[in-house]
Amino acid sequence: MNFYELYLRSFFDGNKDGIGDFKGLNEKLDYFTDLGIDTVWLLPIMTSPAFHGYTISDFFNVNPAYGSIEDLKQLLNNAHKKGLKFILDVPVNHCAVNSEWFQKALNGDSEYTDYFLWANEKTDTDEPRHWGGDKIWHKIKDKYFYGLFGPGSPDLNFENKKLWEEMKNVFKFWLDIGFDGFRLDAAKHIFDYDSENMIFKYQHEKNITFWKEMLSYIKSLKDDAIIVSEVWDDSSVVKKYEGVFEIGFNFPFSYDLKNSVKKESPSDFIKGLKNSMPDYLSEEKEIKTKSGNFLTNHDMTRLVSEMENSQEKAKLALSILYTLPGYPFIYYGEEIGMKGILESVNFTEDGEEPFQWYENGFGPGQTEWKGYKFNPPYSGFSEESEKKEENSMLSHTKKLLKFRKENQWITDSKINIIKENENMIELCIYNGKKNFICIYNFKPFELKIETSSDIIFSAGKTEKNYNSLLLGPYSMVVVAGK
Ligand code: ACG
Repeated sequence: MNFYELYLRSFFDGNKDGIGDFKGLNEKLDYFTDLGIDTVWLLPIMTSPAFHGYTISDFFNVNPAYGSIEDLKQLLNNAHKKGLKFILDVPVNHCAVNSEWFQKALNGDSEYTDYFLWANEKTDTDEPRHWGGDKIWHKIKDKYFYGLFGPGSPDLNFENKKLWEEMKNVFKFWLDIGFDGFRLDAAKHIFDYDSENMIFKYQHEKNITFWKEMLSYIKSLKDDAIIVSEVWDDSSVVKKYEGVFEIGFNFPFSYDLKNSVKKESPSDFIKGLKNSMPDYLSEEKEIKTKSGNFLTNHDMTRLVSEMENSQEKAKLALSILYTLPGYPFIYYGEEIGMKGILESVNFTEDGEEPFQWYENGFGPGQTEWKGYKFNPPYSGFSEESEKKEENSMLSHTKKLLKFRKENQWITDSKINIIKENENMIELCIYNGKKNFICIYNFKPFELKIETSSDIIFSAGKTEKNYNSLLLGPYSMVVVAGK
């Protein structure tokens, strides 16, 4: 299954107001199927005062800028007819200040007071967040509430069991609309404030109990629901959630892959692989949660920018992503090499620029809700120009996605490190029945590789001779295994 992360606002405009919407997306479903995508992960689309949608004021409605519930249903229906699935991003950890729940609590409705965490005289309201240092307690009227992600998003207090039921209703609502599953936002944060000791503290066991109950409920409604979890942390924490979710984003993998390609360092890549995908390197280990592999997402600097504007390195990173086990995810716009630098860990608009459909920046469906900072017209990165070029990012990505789609078995395969030197890596990707060998050139020069095996697939420049092949700069080749 190939995943595509989509920010609707920046995609395709169906009603000429400059904002991407359901109608526009409906017109572009073939774009995904042509690209080789099976499942689209939609960033939050519920009613929200924030452009990113992660602070929700009504969990049971859509942002009117995106269209109506009926438009959404039509979209999902058409997508299903084309064999395309959609999963919805659901931030359950918090809601918006202007939500009915928070407003009622704030105005003294005792039924809702316990939906949130309020400071008392012993609370350290200056306690900083453990990353970034932002405050986690926020003053409103004469009170302080707990909001890990800022003053716009009061955390929901899941010690209150009523909220568990509320959230089940939320999941049911969106499954009934037609979604095929969920991306579970901030999964390690459901219980992250220790009220007894009055400090910020992850309570992973409690989180796991919560998620198990949610997941068994979701699966009771739809047994093939796709579940992807976001636990943004190092491997030791991610490991605690092993087996809870079907697919878990592998953040350490994302950092390790990008850094090793950027530094042209095969040894860093291998070190990273051992750290972030250890179970895939062992024949015996059972994979309980599949690795959700990605290079970037909406919280990160875009790939080409991360690679210091080297398109060739970005292409190599993608080539590696699509040849490894687990599920590969791509963030919208990366397939055409859009740029964007996120200076803050907080969601800024800089990684969410309008998808560039046209070389001149204008045309039917083009979104224009935000001015271009990183991807101006005629920058050479647009769907229009790249679909015609054989060596473009778009053609490269499409080729990889097609290869991956034809070789779905890779998802459940294992990795054997065959060879590693200062320039290249040779990996055997195998399962009980199939195998092949991937050779990646991490350097800006051509390498001569001794092999008599046939080429199955290549991305970049390759030339096969009798007993060897020439592997171009930052190129990748897949040859038949033994
Ligand atoms: C999700 C969404 C994000 C959204 C929210 C809130 C959650 O993708 O768009 O914010 O709904 C933390 C959380 C994540 C969260 C990000 C933004 N992402 O855990 O769930 O923040 C450290 C911390 C992580 C932290 C990360 C952020 O440990 O917890 O993620 O920093 O950079 C090594 C370490 C690793 C460390 C990294 C980076 O890898 O191993 O632990 O991670 O380095 O240093 C949105 C907006 C916000 C808004 C909110 C309401 O973006 O601005 O406030 O909605």
